[in-house]
Amino acid sequence: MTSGAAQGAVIDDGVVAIAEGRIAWCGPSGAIPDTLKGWDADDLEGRLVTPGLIDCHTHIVHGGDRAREFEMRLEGASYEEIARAGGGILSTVAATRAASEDDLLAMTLPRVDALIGEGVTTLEIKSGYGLDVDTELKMLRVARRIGEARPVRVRTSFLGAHAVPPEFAGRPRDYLAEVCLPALEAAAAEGLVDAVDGFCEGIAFSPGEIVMVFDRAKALGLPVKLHAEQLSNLGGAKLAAHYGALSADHLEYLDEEGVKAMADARSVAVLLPGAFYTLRETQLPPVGLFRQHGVQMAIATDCNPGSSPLASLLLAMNMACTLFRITPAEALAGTTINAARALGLAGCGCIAPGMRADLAVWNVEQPAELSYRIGFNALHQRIFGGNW
Ligand code: DI6
Ligand code: FE
Repeated sequence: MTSGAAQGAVIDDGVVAIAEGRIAWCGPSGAIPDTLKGWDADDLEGRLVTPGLIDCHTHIVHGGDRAREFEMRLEGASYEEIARAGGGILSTVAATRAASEDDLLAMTLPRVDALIGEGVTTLEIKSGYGLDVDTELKMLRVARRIGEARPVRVRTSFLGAHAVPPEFAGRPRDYLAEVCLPALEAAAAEGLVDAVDGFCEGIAFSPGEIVMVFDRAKALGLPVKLHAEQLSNLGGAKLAAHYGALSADHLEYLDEEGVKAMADARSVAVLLPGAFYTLRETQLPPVGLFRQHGVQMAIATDCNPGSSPLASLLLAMNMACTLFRITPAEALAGTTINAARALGLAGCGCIAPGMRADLAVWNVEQPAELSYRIGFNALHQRIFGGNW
């Protein structure tokens, strides 16, 4: 996957040499350097080895569930109507505020384990269901604890600008100034923030409001990313590109101008087919324009209780192929090398000397099988930091 090109190179009868948690060498078995001869070796019996998968966009830390809203949508209500009526993100905010830090961790681990069980070795986790200082910090502390409780690397994104909480209804700027920005400062001071995210949408924050958050991120030296153009086109991706965003995410309503801005900024397009599927959207993300302008695409679960209650990255890959017409090779690049880029990580997501030895070993013969099957987990084992 080193080139990031759609076609990763498959090496038949390959060898991956690992020392001290990193990849020391990889290549065909016929070309093993003399220095590696005599090392302990495991025979993987013809299995496929890929980089460990990276889920680069999740809201996996959250309290409660929204099964009732699922029923309401089946009875005809829309996602936006439910949100405007005080359900949606705000109902998860209430449940997340009510949960203790330990309870939140316990509720989240089964979802994390489902991802790990499918070969995930790096996981992004957002805050954004607290919307008060204490709960935003609580969510991010839980995210960090997940990286201690399980063999998975966690990257956090501060998403205080996810929704306007009820106590600030109709006063988004006051919420940002009085709660969101102080929470960001406090979280950053505690080392809890790897990137800063926002939700730019009619039911959330305008581009002008997102600027307040991005300016503070910039002052703190933190990279930004943005939920943009999910339900409408407000120019969010273009704004994010202006700030050199690592990624813009969702993007169904993005136009060519926005695609070009992302290309210039080298922002990754993170596609989230689980939300598209769950909300029965019909507007497809501009995949052809991403290819044409050389914007790299990543695929993630968006694991969240409302619009994407999905804890399977393999299913997200399948959905990206079937719903968005992504190729299986693009889907694999989208959950490895390009997902790493979307998180600003240079040390993982491909199999090359010096990279972390985070690998997934699969009971398949060809990479396309990972995206092709539905509801079938072909993982044999993971290697995390050089350890089975
Ligand atoms: N877009 C999403 O898909 C999630 N957040 C966001 O900004 C949905 C969050 C939710 O509905 O709880
Ligand atoms: Fe999201």
